Amino acid sequence: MTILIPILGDQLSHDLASLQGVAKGDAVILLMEVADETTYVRHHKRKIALIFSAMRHFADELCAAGWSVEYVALDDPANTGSFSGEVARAIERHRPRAIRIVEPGEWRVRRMIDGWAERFGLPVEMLIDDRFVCGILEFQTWAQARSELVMEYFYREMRRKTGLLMTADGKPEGGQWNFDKDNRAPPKRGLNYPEPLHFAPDATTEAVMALVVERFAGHFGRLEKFALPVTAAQARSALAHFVATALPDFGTYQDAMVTGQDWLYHSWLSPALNLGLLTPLEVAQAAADAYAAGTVPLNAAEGFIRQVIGWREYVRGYYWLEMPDVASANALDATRPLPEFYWSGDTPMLCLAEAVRNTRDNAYAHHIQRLMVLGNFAMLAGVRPQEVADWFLVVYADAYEWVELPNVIGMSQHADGGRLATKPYAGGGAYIDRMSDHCAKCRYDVKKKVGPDACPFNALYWDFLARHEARFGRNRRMANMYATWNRMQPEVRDAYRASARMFLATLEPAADGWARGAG
Ligand code: FAD
Ligand code: DLZ
Ligand code: SF4
Repeated sequence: MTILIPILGDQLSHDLASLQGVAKGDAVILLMEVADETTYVRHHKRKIALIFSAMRHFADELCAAGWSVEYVALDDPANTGSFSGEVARAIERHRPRAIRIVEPGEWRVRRMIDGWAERFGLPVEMLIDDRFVCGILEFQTWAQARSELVMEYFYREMRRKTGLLMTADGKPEGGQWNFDKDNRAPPKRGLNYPEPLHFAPDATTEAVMALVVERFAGHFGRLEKFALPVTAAQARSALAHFVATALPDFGTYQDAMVTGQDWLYHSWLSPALNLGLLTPLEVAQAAADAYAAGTVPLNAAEGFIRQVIGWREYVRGYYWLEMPDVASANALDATRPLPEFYWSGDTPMLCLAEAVRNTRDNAYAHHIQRLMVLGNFAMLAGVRPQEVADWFLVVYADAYEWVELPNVIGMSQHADGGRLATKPYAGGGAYIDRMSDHCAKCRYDVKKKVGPDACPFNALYWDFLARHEARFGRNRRMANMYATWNRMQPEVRDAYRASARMFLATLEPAADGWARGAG
């Protein structure tokens, strides 16, 4: 009797824990394309193509390495459409003595797997996902010892733990943990933005793209010009290319936005990282090595490593600490439906139109587009956080609930009441104007405060602060903004609020069925 090893679509790593310490002749590996996973939210076409292509390549590589692999394709007539259904069928075929699986990334799937031992009458060994730097229990122990979660302190622990950018005597490289003061410059004219490495689809990817066109035509997003890495070897080339061409300027222009420039100096590595084609440690190590070799400045290497072993690990720990309640959190009582333009991109607000275009074309938008444009607008407008979260889960090639939900509910919508971040990431038009070239080309005037031609972010920002004064008025980090608000003449404040009301009344709610629904 053999061991059954199901490998989920975001567990595509050759050194996955479930493959360790097992004789190849004693195991059957199961990979499953299932309808439930493609439609529990109606993922972007590009995301489905990416996951299926990477799964198929990974299965081929495992076979070539001598493993016995069963691959259930989506269009297999016997496909039951769910993980549990496919595991049940594999048990019928192989009569295994046990199931061995790495803990899944999502709460929903974990609950499903928790039921397998009883359902199938077999031992189920669930292994820790050791591709992360910080284990789930380790994060819980760290969090329990604190009254407040602060990412910066967690990040320092991760630096100590990994030794990345640490001196021999245990001090942070360069004498500081954080070089943010050197980062976040506005974009300058005349900068050259490096193109990320593009990977032309091979026959496997083309077959998957044809399947996606046939089965998921009604899903959001463009599939044309698919260029993402779908194997570990391609992902490593993409990493090396990023380190050589974009990382040196990553820190400085981390928060910049430029019309028509979809990646700037960002890595575009999150899809490969979240599938398991790269590990966070190898990605962070590559940046540290480039710093040690003198090809990348410290502010860039540190800024990048902080995202990977700081933020990425922190949000994952937060997810498992706060689930399931955080999924329905709505601390700011936001009730507005998601505006239609999040799907159509049809808005005269150029910053938003650009972010939606990038999202539709590439299943990508960089962090500041997600946080300070798309997320910020939804929070200021009072959109129901669960609709915002569904949108973010659908549209990005890197979106899995463990990483998407904390970023949406916690970081961008402040719907968790400040558990993840002590202050809401709210900003008016001036912030977007400083960090981008959008406003100069926009139909709205960023300098105007109220009225039909004024940048809507301006009135929405003050209206948001006014609506939530009871909650944020005593927040020390927001004291300056409330002091400014309270210094304004009552008629000025009224004009802001009326302008916000008039703008909000023009928002068209999204049609049902884009994020969830049949097919
Ligand atoms: P880079 O800017 O090159 O950063 C390097 C790496 O750092 C990323 O690849 C990513 O792995 C990691 N990273 C950076 N910031 C974060 C963060 N806040 N949380 C987790 N990892 C981070 N990231 C996802 O991977 N999946 C998501 O579904 C997702 N949803 C988001 C939703 C919102 C509202 C916001 C504000 C952020 C979200 N992020 C998400 C985080 C971040 O925006 C993306 O990781 C990043 O834009 C991916 O592009 P990149 O690889 O070019 O990143
Ligand atoms: C996102 C996704 C999609 C679209 N399809 C599949 C699939 O058919 N088979 C699979 O194994 N995984 C898929 N995934 C990723 C899973 O949703 C992910 O592995 C779980 O949510 C656990 O994080
Ligand atoms: Fe966005 Fe306002 Fe600037 Fe237009 S003026 S691009 S809406 S911030």
